[in-house]
Amino acid sequence: DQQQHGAVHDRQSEKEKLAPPPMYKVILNNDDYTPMDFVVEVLIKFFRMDQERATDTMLTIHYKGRAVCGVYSAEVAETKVVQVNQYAREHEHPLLCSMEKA
Ligand code: TYC
Repeated sequence: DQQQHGAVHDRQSEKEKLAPPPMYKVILNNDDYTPMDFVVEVLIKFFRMDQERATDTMLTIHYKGRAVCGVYSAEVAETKVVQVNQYAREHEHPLLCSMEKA
């Protein structure tokens, strides 16, 4: 471990030291069954939107198929995806949250 064997040599590249971390778009996808009110609730709860922005974003998803709900570091984006999909399944809705590199 770190104490017994000394700090692990940091092999982060010169590029990574200078560049900002890679960012990921977190996306909500449309489906035919998830209630509109539930999607608005998710946008408020997990993406910190107010009622108006959440409603607007939900309608964009409904009419266009998907919308970017936020852009986050890899770790935060992955957590959003897991939490939103878990929350949707707990409520027995097929709502799908996904991520892609920004
Ligand atoms: N299309 C759904 C309906 O008509 C509403 C909906 C919006 C579902 C956004 C998912 O990400 C979504 N009830």
